[in-house]
Amino acid sequence: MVFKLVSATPSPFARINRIAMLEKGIPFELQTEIPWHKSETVTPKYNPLEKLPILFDTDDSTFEPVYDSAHIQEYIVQKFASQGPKLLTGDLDLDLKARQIQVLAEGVMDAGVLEFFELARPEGSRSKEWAERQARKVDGGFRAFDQMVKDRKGEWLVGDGKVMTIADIAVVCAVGFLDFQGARKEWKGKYPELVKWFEGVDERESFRGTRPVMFDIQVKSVI
Ligand SMILES: N[C@@H](CCC(=O)N[C@@H](CS)C(=O)NCC(=O)O)C(=O)O
Repeated sequence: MVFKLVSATPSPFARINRIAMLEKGIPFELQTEIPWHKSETVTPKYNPLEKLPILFDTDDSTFEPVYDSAHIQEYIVQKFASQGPKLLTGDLDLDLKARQIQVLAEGVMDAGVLEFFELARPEGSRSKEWAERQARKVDGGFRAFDQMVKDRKGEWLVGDGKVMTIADIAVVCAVGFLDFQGARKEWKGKYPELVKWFEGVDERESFRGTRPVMFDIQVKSVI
């Protein structure tokens, strides 16, 4: 197997998969793209939803591309269950909880992206109501993450807090992305415990090497 992950440098979605593969020691190549542009991306060719990340096995011509970051995460966790950390607990209820937290974190990423593009529209075609709706989702997610951090029993979010799961990865990627977007500078003052936990995990090697990096997006081609 020779994996290739179609990714974008700021993408929090691709980042969760990159971290999981790094943690598990699965070698992969990154194909960095700008999915919003018409040229410069293979994304629409392999995902009808025209979104990255997309995972390929370049060694196997019969391999069907795997897309959507949560599904890629499941693919990695299940197919490589015996390699490296499991990134789940092995307890059904706790693992369902980890997946629920991942869903919440991805919802926050989606809302953050939608809010960003809405606010990038020219004055007059911008919907304040729509942007506020997305902002509420992001803020609700942050409140929930903060509570999770306060309620946790150990280092990590799920169960006894002794093992890192896909939930920890997803929450750090969501918080890191919104922080990177810079639209919520007040979050650090508002949620000191979340900040402390986030900054601690974000120093881990697999997280440090995958932090978001801006690309030169032509916003006009999107909105
Ligand atoms: N639910 C998808 C969301 C992925 C997503 O929104 N990716 C962005 C890049 S960060 C994208 O490719 N957007 C292009 C588009 O929406 O057309 C996932 O988790 O993979």
